[in-house]
Amino acid sequence: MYKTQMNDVVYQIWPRSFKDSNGDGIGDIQGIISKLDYLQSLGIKTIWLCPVYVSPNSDYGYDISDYYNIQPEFGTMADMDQLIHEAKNRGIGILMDLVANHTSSEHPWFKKAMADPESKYRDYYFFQEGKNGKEPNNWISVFGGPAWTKSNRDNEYYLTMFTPQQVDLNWKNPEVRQEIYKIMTFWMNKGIAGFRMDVINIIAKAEGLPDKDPHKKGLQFAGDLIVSQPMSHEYLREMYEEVMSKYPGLYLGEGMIVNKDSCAQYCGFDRKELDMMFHFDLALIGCGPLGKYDFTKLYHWTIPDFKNIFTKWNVAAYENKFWMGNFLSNHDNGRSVSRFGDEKRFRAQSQKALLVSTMTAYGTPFIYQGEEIGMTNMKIDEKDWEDFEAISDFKMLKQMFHLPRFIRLYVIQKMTRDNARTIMQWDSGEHAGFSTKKPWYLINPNHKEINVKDDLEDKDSILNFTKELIAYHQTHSALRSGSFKPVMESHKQILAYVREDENEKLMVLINLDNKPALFKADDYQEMRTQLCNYSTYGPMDKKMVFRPYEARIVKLVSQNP
Ligand code: TEU
Ligand code: CA
Repeated sequence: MYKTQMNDVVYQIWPRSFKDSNGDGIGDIQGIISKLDYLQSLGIKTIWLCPVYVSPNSDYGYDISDYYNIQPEFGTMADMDQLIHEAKNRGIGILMDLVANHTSSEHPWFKKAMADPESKYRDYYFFQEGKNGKEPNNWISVFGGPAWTKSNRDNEYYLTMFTPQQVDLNWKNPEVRQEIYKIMTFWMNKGIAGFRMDVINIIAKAEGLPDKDPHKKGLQFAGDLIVSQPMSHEYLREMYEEVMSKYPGLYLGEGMIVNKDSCAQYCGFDRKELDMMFHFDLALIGCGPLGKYDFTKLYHWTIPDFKNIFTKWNVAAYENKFWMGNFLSNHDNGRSVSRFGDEKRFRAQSQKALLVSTMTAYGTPFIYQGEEIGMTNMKIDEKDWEDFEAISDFKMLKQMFHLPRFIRLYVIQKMTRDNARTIMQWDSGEHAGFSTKKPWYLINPNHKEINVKDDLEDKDSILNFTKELIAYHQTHSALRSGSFKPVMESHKQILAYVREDENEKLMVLINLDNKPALFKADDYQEMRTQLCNYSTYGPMDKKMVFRPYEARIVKLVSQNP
């Protein structure tokens, strides 16, 4: 399956908000099954399913207490088997989320470790004595506050890099690793297509968990002590020997502070580690160095910044022979049109233009649920925040930076993961076609205008353009695996590059601006437009004006044989 599936389009589902089948207001597996025909009609070949395992939901599924069973709110194992089977019948593979850096504090391993100091499960985690009445080291959790949680014994803590209910596993322990391989094998035997591996580049921690910058006061982000430690590669190679080599599939890594060098190591073509990685440099554009809630750059960015990040990553992947998963939205980041486009004046055109960039970049394209209809962020009131990270960082922005409330509100509302978790907009009806009952979470009032049903009926809709784009990607080898070469690099508005293989040479041109842009061809090849995000368009000219967010895929035909 894998070699063909590897560069097909992936559709990401965050199940809780996708489709409810039984009227309890919570999305579920039968809901997904009921939408398989829809997904097939889009032309996607893979679904990445965010976690559906048993979870107390401290971090909505990323805190797993049983890796071998399905979250009851989502259904049963029989439902999951049916999903895998029915998807396969439609030529769609299911990627599951493998959350192996940590388990829930409700996982039986952790409960046994807490109950009995002699238990072998103690060494599955990082338990340590406090230092001078404080945590064992000065690391800050990714979600704010100390990275340690107090245990049930005096002066003892355990490591929790995310929420206090997500306890980091000790990958140094070979038994832990074997348990993870067992979980993977169990699911691969069920016929899934592979895994998206959660924060896989922090599974190895620096020996002894030393303080980060001990001379500095306060909590420190332990980046270089947890990210891409040499042992993380050893573990992945072992995983490759034990599981991935035996179960060909798609193995995708997600991580923190992913950079080009580490990508070449995690997913270089000959490395026998992973197939591809995500990077977050576009998701974090305009953020300060500390990440999404670092407002110090006021989230200001320019089109040249976007072009620069996009181009550098594509060139690096192509030249250094590693493969990327390309996305502009996911369950941890807001809606792409709100973040990178113009959701007010050019929602459809800019969303289409952004989809062109994802779908023509070097690597595998990922679409997040709702992106195919241009769903937008909404301003979510403080009382409606669900995202632990947002709530925790709202407090931190006050305690550490003493920001006035209106600025803190602005920062959180702009960046909260809740933006991505509002209900999927299926139709304009009372519950957006998601459920027969009031859903567990907010529905954006704009579902009256932005929804799947209306888009299906409008031939110029974002949805129909997405289908066209996916079909085009599916049948054009230059986009699937051709070379990547940036052109017009200093243009202030238009992102442009050439994808080429032995069959064809395609130039992609995307005006990322909400103003017209002047295009001038720098050589004299014939240019034939293959696809454009405006329904009416003239032929390509050597000198012409691109309308706001106009995007074209153009075939270059050589005139001198
Ligand atoms: O996120 C990993 C991660 O690196 C986070 O810092 C992410 O970038 C951040 O949430 C941005 O807001 C993964 C999952 O995708 C996320 O949903 C989980 O909460 C997290 O791991 C812990 O499992
Ligand atoms: Ca349900």
